[in-house]
Amino acid sequence: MKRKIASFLLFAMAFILNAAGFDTPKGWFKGAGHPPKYDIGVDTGAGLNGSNAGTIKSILPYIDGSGKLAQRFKAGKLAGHKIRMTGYMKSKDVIVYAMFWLNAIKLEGEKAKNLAYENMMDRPIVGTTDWTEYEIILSVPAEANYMVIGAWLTGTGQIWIDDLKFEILAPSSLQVVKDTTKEEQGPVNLNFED
Ligand SMILES: [Ca+2]
Repeated sequence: MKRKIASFLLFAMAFILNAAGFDTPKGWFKGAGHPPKYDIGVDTGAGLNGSNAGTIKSILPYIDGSGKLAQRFKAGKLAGHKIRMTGYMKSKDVIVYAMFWLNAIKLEGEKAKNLAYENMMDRPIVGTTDWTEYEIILSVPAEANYMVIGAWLTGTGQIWIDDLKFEILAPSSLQVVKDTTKEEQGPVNLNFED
C-alpha cells in the first residue's frame, strides 16, 4: 500500500511539474528524461531585450543526466560548406556545464549516420553568466542531408538561449558569404518568437 501511495505521489508530482511547465517552442523538440528531470520550453520575456527565450531548467535537487532543447532541419545549402552557428546563452547556478552543439547527419529512413559534430566541451558554460554570444564552426560534409542543433544542460541549474544564426563561411577565410537563416526548409524560430 505504501509503495502504491508513493508511486501515485510521484506520478502526481510529475504531472503537476509537467502541467506547470514551459511550452515547447515551435520547430524545436526537447529531451527532459523519463520521468522529467528538466522543465524545457519558451520562457516568455526572458530573452534578449525582453523578447522570449528557450530555456532548460532543472526540477530535481540532484540530477545525473542532461536536458536538451534541439531542432532538426534540412541541411540544404549548408551541405558541403564550412559553417558558423552563433547563439546567445545565459546561465544561472549551472553546477556541471551547459553548451551549444551542432551535428551534421545523413538520414536514410530511420537510420541516422553521424557525419560531423562539434560542441563546446573545451569551453563549457558553468555557474551564473549573463547573455553572451557563442559560436561553433563546423565543416558540413557534402553528403549531409540534415542538421541537428541545440543546447544542453548537464546537472542542475537553468540556461536560456536566444537568437541563433547560421552562416556559410568562405573556404579560405572566415568571412561570411551568406546568411542562411531565412532559407526555405532551413531552421525555424531561432529567436523563440514564433
Ligand atoms: Ca528572442
